[in-house]
Amino acid sequence: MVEGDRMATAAAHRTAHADGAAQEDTSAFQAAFDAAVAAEERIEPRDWMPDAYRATLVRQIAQHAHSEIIGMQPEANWITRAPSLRRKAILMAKVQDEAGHGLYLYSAAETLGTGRDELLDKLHTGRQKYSSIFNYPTLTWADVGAIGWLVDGAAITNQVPLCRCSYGPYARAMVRICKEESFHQRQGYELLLSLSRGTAEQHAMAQDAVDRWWWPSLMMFGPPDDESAHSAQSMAWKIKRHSNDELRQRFVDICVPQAESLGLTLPDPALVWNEERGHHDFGPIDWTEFHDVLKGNGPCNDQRIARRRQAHDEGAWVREAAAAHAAKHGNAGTGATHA
Ligand code: FAQ
Repeated sequence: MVEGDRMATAAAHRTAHADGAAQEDTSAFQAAFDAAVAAEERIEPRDWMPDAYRATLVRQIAQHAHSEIIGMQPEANWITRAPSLRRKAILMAKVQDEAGHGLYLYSAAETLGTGRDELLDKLHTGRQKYSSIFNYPTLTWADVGAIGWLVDGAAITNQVPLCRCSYGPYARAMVRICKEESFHQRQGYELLLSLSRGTAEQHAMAQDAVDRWWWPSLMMFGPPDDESAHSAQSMAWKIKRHSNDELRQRFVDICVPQAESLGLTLPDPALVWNEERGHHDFGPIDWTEFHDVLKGNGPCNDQRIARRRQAHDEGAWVREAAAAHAAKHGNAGTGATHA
């Protein structure tokens, strides 16, 4: 919405509550909201929005933010064992980027009136989800390459359309995140290429990592469309622009030629080009495994949450110090004014 309209709408909303005519005015706001979404305008924090739109955004953005910070763990597992200084520096920068993505996203959620403490508490107590993918272990160095190529690759495929999300702060955060994710994807690809072209043992390590990460990467896109609870409404609101299955198919089509260039195979005997559809057909996904991981029974769920809680507890002194500094700063400012 343009600035003038937004302010007028906010003022009208306040009036509506004051004079008790909230019911009629809410429908006027709804109409303005619907028109803004239909016209591809961005909804901004101070604009009126339906409660369910706000709740859906908080749910998705929080899950996304949690995924970024939990997603630091599998790769951080290899920082001390990176095979060269160059690889170590690259990996440290990547893991740090993921922390930054978490911060952009928690900030976007805060614009919807939900504090970071509340969201972190929900993560730590299992009341909000994070991506299934981060409950798998990183067993070898090649897993760092497979995560970059496949996990960041899947994340980009999913997130580029989110740059056009109807909610402004989320869309803008995604622009920067996607730029950084594309570096991540390329570093993973380059790492795997080096291994694939290395010794027979290194090639086998790369292939094993791809074999283990391929199917969980396809699950990142969420349940099939006919089981996706939120897709239809989220697409009507232009939060999501494509369905889970559409994006999954796009990802498969992108990966097949890349795997060929890498000299690696994707672990799916049913993977074949379908001339009629203009897409690759692929084998069935094990949705039982997906639901098990979501229920907390993946290989690393307990470990990931325990480590996150520990990091949060160990960071308490930093938060306290920052709050004390801010309070002192505020007090000093007040004192100066009084003086
Ligand atoms: N894992 O109705 P839908 C990254 C849940 S970031 C866990 O289809 P929706 C960067 C879903 O929440 C990766 N839960 O839901 C990185 C819902 O549960 P609820 C994260 C999942 O929202 C790289 C239920 O299933 N990316 O990787 C998953 O319309 C490397 C029904 O599903 C984002 O979050 C799953 N895979 O569509 C970091 C992107 N899939 O809430 C470190 C933004 C679904 O009712 C290292 N999010 N669920 O309890 C989205 O695009 C959407 O939220 C979807 C799910 C597509 C994930």
